Amino acid sequence: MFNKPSVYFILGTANAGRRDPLHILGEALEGGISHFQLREKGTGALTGQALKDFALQCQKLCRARNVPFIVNDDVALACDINADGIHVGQEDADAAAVKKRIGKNMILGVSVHSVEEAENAIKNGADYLGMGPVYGTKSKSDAKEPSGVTKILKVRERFPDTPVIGIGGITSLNAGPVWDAGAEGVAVISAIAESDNAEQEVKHILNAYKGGS
Ligand code: TZP
Ligand code: MG
Repeated sequence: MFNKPSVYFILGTANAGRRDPLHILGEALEGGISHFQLREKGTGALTGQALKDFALQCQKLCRARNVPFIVNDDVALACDINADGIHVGQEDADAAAVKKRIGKNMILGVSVHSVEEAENAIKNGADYLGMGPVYGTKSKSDAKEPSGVTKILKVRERFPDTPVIGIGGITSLNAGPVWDAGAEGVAVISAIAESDNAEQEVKHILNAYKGGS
């Protein structure tokens, strides 16, 4: 489900600035992202039918590239449009309940910040773990303190079979250590969304992987 090095792109309309979010997604897909997550949050966030229409457009672009389309938080939307996956945080819907609802055919991602949270998430059926913030981020107002790769190393050691995706402030300049710590992938919002050329940016991030563990 995750082949190292994965670049997992996350975007909502609020992250796109003045650019067309679908154009950014198109470029990022061209650049070689492995996964896409629609994370529609903040002031002016789309809701209802507008959100569904936007989600369907993102899904169509992802399908054309065979890239899994994952919805953040919104289990009802994910099920309604038959997304490939759903991602939930610790404060969102209970992971076990989500797993029960989506069954085996949809990917379940859970954000965790400790070995204990990772253990629970795996018990509840998480297919991968999101871990961060690794570095400082401006894209999540209630983000916890960055912990570098320390927690990724611990979770990786304890649960070697569950893919880990690092998140938070990751760019082409600092993605290397995240993969080196054992993460299969890096999840990125601003470095890709705010780049003038998302395709090139994704390629730069992928180039930061030097192989090895
Ligand atoms: N969770 C932890 S950090 C973060 C999320 C959703 C935001 C990551 O965005 P950026 O712009 O890549 O730092
Ligand atoms: Mg959430």
